[in-house]
Amino acid sequence: VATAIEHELRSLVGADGVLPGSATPYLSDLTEERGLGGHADAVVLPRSADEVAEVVSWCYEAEVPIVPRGGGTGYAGGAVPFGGVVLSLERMAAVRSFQPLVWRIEVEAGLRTADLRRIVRESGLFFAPDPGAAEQSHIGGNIATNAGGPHAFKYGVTGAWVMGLEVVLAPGELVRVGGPLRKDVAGYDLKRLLIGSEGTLGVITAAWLRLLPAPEVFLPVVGFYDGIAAGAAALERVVANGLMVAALEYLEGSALAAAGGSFPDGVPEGASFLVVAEADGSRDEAVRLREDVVQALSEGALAVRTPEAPADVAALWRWREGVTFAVTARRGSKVSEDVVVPFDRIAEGIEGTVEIGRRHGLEACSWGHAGDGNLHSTFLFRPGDPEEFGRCERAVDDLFEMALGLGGSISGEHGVGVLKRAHVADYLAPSLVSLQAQIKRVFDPKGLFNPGKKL
Ligand code: LAC
Ligand code: ZN
Repeated sequence: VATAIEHELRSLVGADGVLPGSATPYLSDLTEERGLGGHADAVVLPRSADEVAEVVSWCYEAEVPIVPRGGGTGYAGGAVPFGGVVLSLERMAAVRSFQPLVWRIEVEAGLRTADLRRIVRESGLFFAPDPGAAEQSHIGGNIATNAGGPHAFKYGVTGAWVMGLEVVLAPGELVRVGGPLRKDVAGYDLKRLLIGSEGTLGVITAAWLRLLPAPEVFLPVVGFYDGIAAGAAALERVVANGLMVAALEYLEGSALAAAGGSFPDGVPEGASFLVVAEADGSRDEAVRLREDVVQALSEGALAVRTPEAPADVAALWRWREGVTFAVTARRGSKVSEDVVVPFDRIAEGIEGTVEIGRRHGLEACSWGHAGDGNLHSTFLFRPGDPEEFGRCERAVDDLFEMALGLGGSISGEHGVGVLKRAHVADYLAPSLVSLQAQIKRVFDPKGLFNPGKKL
């Protein structure tokens, strides 16, 4: 039997566009591994921006919370509902227009990241942002979280590639911010405010995206080291030598131990730190850059490898995408963060993570986007061991304190969601917390867009 809310929503989007609130795939994201799950009154699957506007309008009138949802691959619980209507954009996955000759595409929010990348690649173009879980994540979710990925070092995060947005704002108005424009300084930059707002200011329904001609080749270099000091020194040499690599990644300690077993060609004996630095561009350009990268990574290395065949390069990045799951498997569960520190403090951040783990009697490790100073500092626990989980939570408090002490931030990539809310005030001055709350109220006076998130 349909509930009253389901009944109302059906009249807006049709019976096939409404699911019961108990539809489990819509109640969690990748934070499920640490026990986070929610509940909803209904799930709605609109087919068009106008339907999104109608749903928002109805919810706003009826004072029902709206939880926008992309692919559900977040690590901060941003898409986990705590009551209200889950508004999934999955049926809005159309390419509205594609102009390859001017490197531009307009797509609906529910288009999967990997599909977007495939579509533009067929025309020799490249959508640079590469957040993980590309086969599941949606472009709308990537924009709502301003998602990053390994290649953000050279190319920047998702927001850098968004020229315009179509959004539904309170109380149900469909508007456009920016457009197929490479520049726009008319008025405050509301587009930037919506990017990364985690569904708390409105619902993104479509976006104009900037593309690039695809690099001809991707030539990664992998270096293995016997510890943090040697590994961090190699990272610093890449940057100090002015080598404009596309990605600069690392894995340390237990992260390498956990994922090393599946590393293509295996990990050399004694390695506890791995660096990946990738050269891209035209073949000549990338080959030349790779020579310099090999040199920078060789000093103090146990081994340096240069996979080159496209299948081997793809295997390397596939392996990299699986690191988070390999680390989870090591003890069954993990609390994993995404603190960011200035690049020149990265060795301290990596060492500090291990030290915090030691202090709390936890196995700790990190991996991540070294070039961006973005560390997936992680503490492992056994599922069903609340005492060990509690120590992980205390370790995270210390981790955030350390990151702030190094001049960093509590989140560089995954967002605040529900998990990091309590820590935002440690990071922002009170006047800025208040300014953020005022911005939220201006956009969402009834507090219905993704309540309990971000602020
Ligand atoms: C990664 C994800 C967890 O970089 O952001 O592995
Ligand atoms: Zn990451």
